[in-house]
Amino acid sequence: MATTFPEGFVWGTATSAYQIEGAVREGGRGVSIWDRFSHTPGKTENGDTGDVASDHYHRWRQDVGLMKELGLNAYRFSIAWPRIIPDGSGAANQAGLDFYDRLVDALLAAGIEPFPTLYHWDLPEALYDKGGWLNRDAAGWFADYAAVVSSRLGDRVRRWITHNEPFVAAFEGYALGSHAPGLNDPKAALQVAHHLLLSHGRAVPILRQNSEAGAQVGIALNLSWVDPASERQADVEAAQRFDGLLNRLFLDPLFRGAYPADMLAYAGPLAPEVEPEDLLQIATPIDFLGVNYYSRAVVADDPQGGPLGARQIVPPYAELTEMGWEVYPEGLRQLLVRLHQEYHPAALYITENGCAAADRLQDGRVHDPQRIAYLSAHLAAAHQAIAEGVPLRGYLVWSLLDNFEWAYGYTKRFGLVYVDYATQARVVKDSGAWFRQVATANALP
Ligand code: GCO
Repeated sequence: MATTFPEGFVWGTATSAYQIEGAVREGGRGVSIWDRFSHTPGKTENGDTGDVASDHYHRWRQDVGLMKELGLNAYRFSIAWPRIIPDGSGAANQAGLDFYDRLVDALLAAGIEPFPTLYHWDLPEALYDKGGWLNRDAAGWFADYAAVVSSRLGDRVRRWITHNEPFVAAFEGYALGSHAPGLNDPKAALQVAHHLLLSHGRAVPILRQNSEAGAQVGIALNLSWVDPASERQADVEAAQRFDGLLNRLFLDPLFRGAYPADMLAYAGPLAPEVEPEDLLQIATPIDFLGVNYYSRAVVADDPQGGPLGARQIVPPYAELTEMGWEVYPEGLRQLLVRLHQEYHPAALYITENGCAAADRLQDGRVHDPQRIAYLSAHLAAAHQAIAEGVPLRGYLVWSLLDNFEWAYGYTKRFGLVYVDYATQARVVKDSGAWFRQVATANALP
């Protein structure tokens, strides 16, 4: 019996500018912190950079054609701030705006709803040199950037996403150092998280004001279902701290207008400096929550486990993807139900879900049964969540194309479409053909 999704359910894919566009010196684009980071020896696998990536800047028409061929009706992409305002603030770059203007028109002509993300980690270098997200002025810089973009695209874009994964931008960028700008300063990371959220709150009314009535604004968070490694009190408390940092540090301000008390207490002197009006601004109502889900987190107490005193463990016998992440679709259902019951978002989209697999091009085909099984299981979990009352409105696979996987460079492939980086040829994988069936039938086979 087919598992049918609600009428009008959105089916699409997700990408980001630095991971697919390339053409980093073309069209007036300025330099971003990821240009500097990826060109810093030792920061990425094989010294890979986004200089060329999947060459989407030149092949975007072909890529829109692929989306149409796959029967998709939505596409989440990110807009590169350095293309729009090369110095981060000040004069806008018309050539940069023109690129996204043409892309949006081509998507709409193909019956594909654009879901642009304003910030997917590629902060203009010039702003980083002024303190970047550590500088409270960044909220204003971001608001100005949002105004420039929405003034140009607001007549056609009906779904806006302000930020992608502020947790990763803040903690991988400023505490773990595994992402740009590569710092190791937990206090800075918490302050950056606050400024990212504040900039979101500043941008929401601007995006609404510059868009047609009915346009919707949201944010995409990387969220996980968190389980303790055992019933031991120390593990249960470690899991609560991990849940507090990964999930509640963002969900509580956005939906409750306050930081979680346990996390503020735990952070102590590392807690961010907050102005009185900030939390009110951050909690500006949004129309949807984007959920980027890949796996659950199983957490154990570990006094040597960094500032949280916790470490993630991989359960024995777990099925893993090429990223070493546990395949755990039940966590998606549990997470969606929790979000619905505890935070009551008006609507939810799965703005990223997918897996890296050991894809091989053989006789012009890529057979990726593990990815099909992963997607099918997570869609079944999403369908179960809908049956339990969750207002889930769509599902976007990460990713349309194989692309630059940040510090992993080009060693991890997430695409429904294989990219031969030597020739930039695109080959639809078996999972892409499978997903076309699902999207066109609005049902799991
Ligand atoms: C993220 C980012 C993507 C990643 C994807 C796979 O969620 O980390 O949005 O840029 O490439 O998640 O790790």
